[in-house]
Amino acid sequence: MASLFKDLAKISAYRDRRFPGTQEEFEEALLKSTTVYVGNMSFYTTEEQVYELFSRAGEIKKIVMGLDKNTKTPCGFSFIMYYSRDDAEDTVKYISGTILDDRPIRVDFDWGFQEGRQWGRGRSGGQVRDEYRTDYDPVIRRGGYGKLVQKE
Ligand code: GTA
Repeated sequence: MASLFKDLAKISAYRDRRFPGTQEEFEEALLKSTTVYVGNMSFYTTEEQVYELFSRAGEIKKIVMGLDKNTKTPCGFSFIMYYSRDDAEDTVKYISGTILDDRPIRVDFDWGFQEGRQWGRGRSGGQVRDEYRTDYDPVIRRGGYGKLVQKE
């Protein structure tokens, strides 16, 4: 068990609080999954651009763009489903940290996509992490809601 935890620590630091299972099942899913999560994306990046970059690692089964649950527009994340585990691993190794639309994207292993996970979970409809950003970026018109959320 100890080695699994060690591997997992390298695999992902993220824990999905809405995963419908035990910690052990979550870890098992992460180690087998062919799905990756992509974060820190521009709101203006299109599915075509995502396809163009991520198909370099292997054949893609499906792309799901993360959407603001109120506006239904992209809010900075997506899920990529590959056919093969090796391709998902290559994506985490080689595509994470590369620049897409002027932003260094972060690729993380994911336990698997389920209907509903495409929506931002923040109270304002977007991603939770954007609500805690205190730095407003005028170019991408994002962040800076942190103070508002913290005041509530
Ligand atoms: N595989 O890293 C990830 C990941 N993230 C960040 C989100 N998702 C991820 N999946 C993987 N790896 O389906 C998935 C979620 C969901 C969708 C949208 O993307 O499973 P969300 O970002 O809107 O909401 O998710 P989520 O994940 O429920 O929010 P959470 O876990 O509270 O926080 C996300 C990030 O916000 C944290 O990593 C942290 O950096 C930041 N954050 C949260 N709370 C605070 C706080 N109090 N202060 C500062 N930062 C905070």
